[in-house]
Amino acid sequence: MSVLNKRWLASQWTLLLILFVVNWDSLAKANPPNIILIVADDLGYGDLGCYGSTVNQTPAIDRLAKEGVRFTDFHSSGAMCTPTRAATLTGQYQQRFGPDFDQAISGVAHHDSGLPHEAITIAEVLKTKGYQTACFGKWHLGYVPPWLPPNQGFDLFRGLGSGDGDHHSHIDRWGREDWWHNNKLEMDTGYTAELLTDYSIDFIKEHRKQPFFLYLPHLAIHFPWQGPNDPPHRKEGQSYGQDKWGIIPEPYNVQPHIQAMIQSLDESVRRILATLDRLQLNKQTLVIFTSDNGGYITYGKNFRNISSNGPLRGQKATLYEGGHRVPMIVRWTGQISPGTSMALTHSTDLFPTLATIAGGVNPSFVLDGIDLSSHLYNKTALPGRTLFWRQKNSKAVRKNNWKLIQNGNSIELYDLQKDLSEQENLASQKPLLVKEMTQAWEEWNTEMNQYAERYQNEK
Ligand SMILES: [Ca+2]
Repeated sequence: MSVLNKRWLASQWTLLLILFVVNWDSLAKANPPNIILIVADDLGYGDLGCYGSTVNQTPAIDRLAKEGVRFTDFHSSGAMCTPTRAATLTGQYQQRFGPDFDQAISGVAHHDSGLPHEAITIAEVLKTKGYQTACFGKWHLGYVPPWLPPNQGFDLFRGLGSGDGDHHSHIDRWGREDWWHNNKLEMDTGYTAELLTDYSIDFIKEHRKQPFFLYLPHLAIHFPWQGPNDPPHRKEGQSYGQDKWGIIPEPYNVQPHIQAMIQSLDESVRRILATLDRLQLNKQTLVIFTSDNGGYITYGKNFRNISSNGPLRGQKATLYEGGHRVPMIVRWTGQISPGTSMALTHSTDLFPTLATIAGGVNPSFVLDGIDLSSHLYNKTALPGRTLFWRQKNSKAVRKNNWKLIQNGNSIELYDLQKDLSEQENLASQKPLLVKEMTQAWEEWNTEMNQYAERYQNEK
């Protein structure tokens, strides 16, 4: 081989080496981020400083909003706990899993059931991308094994299976111990929000050198309404079905308890952000904060002055905006510019968004959500869409600025652009639009019921 050829060969090797190094570098930059998904429980649209609250101080969540994107038109898939959790984790309308998921699953009727094991959760997808996964918090997609998070893609689970354990004694509504470590009952001592934050920080520290997915569904601010300094209420072996709210000396003013719980949420976010600061993980970590449904303003005959849904009508368990328009914040330092998004977005969008950010997924099942990643990176406009809700005898449809609600035989239509508080019913003025939106809901409902048959047949 001539010297010239050897030089040529050497230059080619150098070039290959450079290409290799460059490629390696770009791969390193494209490493999927850690993902922290914090879901507050029953937190209303008006409960946070960054969403207009003047009664609650939420500096840590406000910081997240300032450094991230704050969504103003984000909707939970249900107006109650279980429905939204099913949709958030699967990217599918909860109605695809059957009518049981229209509302909260009960610790009696649904004690030995839960989210179908065939459902693919975002945790299962992220595991295939090399993520370590943990769920610390309220599951409410099954009460006991094999319906707990370890069978839905989570390497580690600590927290409660039910929808409302005592925040101090960790006893559920039926007087049962309800604090789990994976598939075993393992009672712990401490206030729920603080325990969940402790577990979360340990998990972040332990897995800081590999991608992790931390799902932190807080129990706060769900009843029993107990702040860290309120007393424990429930004892094992007693039923609290008729007395599930905790000890509320002034039922006409639940606010002080709610305020303390919101502070516990904010403190949790503060400690998690401080951990990311200290470990220098901000640029490698995507943080999401949202709520599973709107807040209660009143409850039952007595309880008043609970949460705030800001200017919105309705509350938890209703299909007015106050039931399902909720806070949503996304922060990824250095990758997503801070700002406000008024895009119409939905719980089911989180699955495709996170799957894309983690390196893509080609699911073998239908996803109802849309991938928000381009919208987050480049402020790309989202395609027009129609969203649907179903709960007992209520249905709702959202298309562009129009919202149709049907409670029993009563039909209401609102122009949310002019009438965010849903005060002026325009149904009689827009019969064609009412017909079109009602028909769209019927078609959607048929599709959901047909899809759900696969699970009914397998029971
Ligand atoms: Ca809830």
